[in-house]
Amino acid sequence: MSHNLFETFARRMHERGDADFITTREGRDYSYADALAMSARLAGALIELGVAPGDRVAVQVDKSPEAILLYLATLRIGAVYLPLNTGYTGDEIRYFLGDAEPALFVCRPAAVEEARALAAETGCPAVQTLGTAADGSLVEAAAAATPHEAVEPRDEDDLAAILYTSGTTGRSKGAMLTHRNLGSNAATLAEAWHFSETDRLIHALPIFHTHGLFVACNVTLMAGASMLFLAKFDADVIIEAMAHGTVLMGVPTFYTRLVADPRLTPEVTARMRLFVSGSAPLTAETHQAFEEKTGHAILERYGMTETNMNISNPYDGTRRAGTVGRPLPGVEIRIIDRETGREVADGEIGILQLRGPNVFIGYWRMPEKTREELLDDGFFITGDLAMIDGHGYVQIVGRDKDLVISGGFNVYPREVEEVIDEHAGVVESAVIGLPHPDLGEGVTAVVVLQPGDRLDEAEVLGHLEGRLARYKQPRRVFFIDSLPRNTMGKVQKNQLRQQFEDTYR
Ligand code: MLC
Ligand code: AMP
Repeated sequence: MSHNLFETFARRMHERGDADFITTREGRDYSYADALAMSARLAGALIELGVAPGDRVAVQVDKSPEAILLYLATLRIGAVYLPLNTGYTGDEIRYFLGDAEPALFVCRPAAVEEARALAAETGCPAVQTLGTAADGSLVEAAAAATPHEAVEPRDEDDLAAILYTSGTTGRSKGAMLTHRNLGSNAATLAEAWHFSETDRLIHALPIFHTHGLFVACNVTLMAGASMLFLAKFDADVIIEAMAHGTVLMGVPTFYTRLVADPRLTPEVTARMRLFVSGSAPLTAETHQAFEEKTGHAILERYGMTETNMNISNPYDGTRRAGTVGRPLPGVEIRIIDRETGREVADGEIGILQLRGPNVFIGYWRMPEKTREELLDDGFFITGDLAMIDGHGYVQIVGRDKDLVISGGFNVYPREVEEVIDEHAGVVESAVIGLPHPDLGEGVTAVVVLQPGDRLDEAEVLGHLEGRLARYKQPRRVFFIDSLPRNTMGKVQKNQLRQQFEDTYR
């Protein structure tokens, strides 16, 4: 029996027929029947371009309904979808293409020259373009292709997608997600959050990460619901869209911006049934302020690229501010003391580990990294610090890993520090996250210069331009004489965070 996730989706898509799947404000709408037909055409085009089952299809395109149909077409032919952040620079893309060795790289029309050069350098055999107006060479190829209606049989453990996540030590790691990982999580979430055919999701997240791609789109497909696709978060548009939507999924920045908007009222949100937050901590203040202004308690959940969604506040029952709720059905958690390696008692803090059908099968071509984080008994070490409170709800209290989360995007300090340190005149640097009213954490660099050197903030930032995606670039750069270190020689980032804590306040 085949376990291709696309078969599950296709059954639902056939049933839903002419019902809306994705609509846009520009009126470029796809019914489920349209989406099935277009995914077959795109599948035909992929096959004609030489993409075979198991091959990777790397995609760096702006958000459009067609990008989701490309994801579906990739699943349909048994290939592996590999979405890339639109903010990544050429240097960053070169690494992903070299590491993943995709059979096809789909890029934005305006980036095709650079994409061709990168593909040639890394041995990627084909490049196609996809724009936001149903344009690009891939759309033309699909129009000319013989539709491929068949669905390639897949095992549960075959790869459906690879999503790169930055690493604490240098290189980004490709999290390998299987048909079972994605399918089980989508089914669990659709049920836990009471998704149905009548739902209309306001989709304002990017579609190259777990949240906007799998949580949002897979759950919609499972339920046969519909999505209003918005290019990005824009409070004006979201507030208008709430009159026609039922669910919003967002990172905490969505909610802090909405709470600050005087137009947010119970009337404006009256038709909405659910607001979900995740990818970064939602403060209890924002949770409470949102409830005061709308009567809706935001449902906060916790997930990761490697694991999909793990823990969620309840749909029915109390959604507790400052907590992420209880493990989803099928997910087991344990909280481990770093020193003893034993489980801690409730109320004590430790490192969160978890296991379930949602947990990935390892990092692409990195068996050692996989062994370090994915234990023999199937538990994955999240690197997040957690505790179980008196109500049995999980609180994420911090991170054991050196990670900054800016507006829901992960930034690994080491990667930024390495690029800063390349600049002549820099002795060393430390990158930290500081409380930021809009982004949750603001990426901040603290730099030590060679004695007598006179580098300024603008020069450091200029050096990063084009080398690192914009969201990884520090908002501020400070200079100090030396970095504080402990007796082991480790940089004391806590001290730096204290010293500069009011930077963005
Ligand atoms: C944009 N910029 C950011 C940024 N987003 N800088 C730092 N951090 C970010 N997150 C830059 C822009 O390039 C621009 O740069 C400047 O900041 C101002 O942009 P803006 O107009 O204020 O940004 P906006 O487009 O409104 O985006 C902010 C945002 C967006 C928070 C709405 O970043 C967003 O949608 N984030 C969602 C991330 C996400 O989907 N995470 C899920 C990961 S999955 P300049 O200077 O060039 O103008 C995961 C697992 C799980 O974590 O559990 O879900
Ligand atoms: P990513 O690697 O981009 O998938 O990000 C996963 C990380 O985001 C987790 O390890 C957490 O640190 C963080 N995260 C996700 N959801 C939440 C949440 N609700 N509260 C706190 N942190 C979260």
